[in-house]
Amino acid sequence: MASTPFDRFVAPTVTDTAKIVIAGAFGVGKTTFVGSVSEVEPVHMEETITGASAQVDDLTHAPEKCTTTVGIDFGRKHLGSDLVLYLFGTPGQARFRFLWEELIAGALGALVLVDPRKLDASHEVLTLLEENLVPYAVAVNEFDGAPRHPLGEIHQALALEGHTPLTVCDAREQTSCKHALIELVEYLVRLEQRP
Ligand SMILES: Nc1nc2c(ncn2[C@@H]2O[C@H](COP(=O)(O)OP(=O)(O)OP(=O)(O)O)[C@@H](O)[C@H]2O)c(=O)[nH]1
Ligand SMILES: [Mg+2]
Repeated sequence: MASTPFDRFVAPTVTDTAKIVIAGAFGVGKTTFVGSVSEVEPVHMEETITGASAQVDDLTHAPEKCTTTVGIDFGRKHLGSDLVLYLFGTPGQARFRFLWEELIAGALGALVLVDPRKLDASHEVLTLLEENLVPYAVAVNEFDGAPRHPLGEIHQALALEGHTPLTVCDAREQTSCKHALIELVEYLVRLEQRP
């Protein structure tokens, strides 16, 4: 396979690579997640939020948020010595749905971040992944001050399949993000091994 610029500094022991999408509704912490967990300088495509979005984007829970993703987030993460994940964060605004569709093409799986204060906002992304047969795990991004619902209740509220993993994370914290990625990868391996 021809090498790409992204292959530089990948451990020589790596035998598997996977495209993983970090998906979720507007403002759930996707860009923060990719920036926290990536071992290379992440690529972010952010633009300042203007007054024009005031009627569209719910900033109630993130009054300090002043930018939004208008392209992709890109990062890379080794898991163990033999696997490297290429992480593609999606934009959250629904007007970028065409990009969600582009970004999930060829993905091995997706990690869907959700904000426990606005679970309903996640259904569009979950439905898109299901329609496109992209397996996913879900991680509740535990924002400061957000309610801590039992995971069973969130699983039910999101109408997840019984086998769909649901975990919690803090998108600002590298180890926490890594654990969420491990949950997803272990799930993908289980799916692969299914008879
Ligand atoms: N307290 C807390 N704040 C967070 C966390 N994750 C993200 N934030 C903040 O929440 C806001 C939204 O984070 P982003 O990473 O831009 O969210 P996003 O999902 O990429 O947003 P869009 O690309 O606009 O959809 C930012 O102000 C972050 O600083 C978290 O785990 N805890
Ligand atoms: Mg973003």
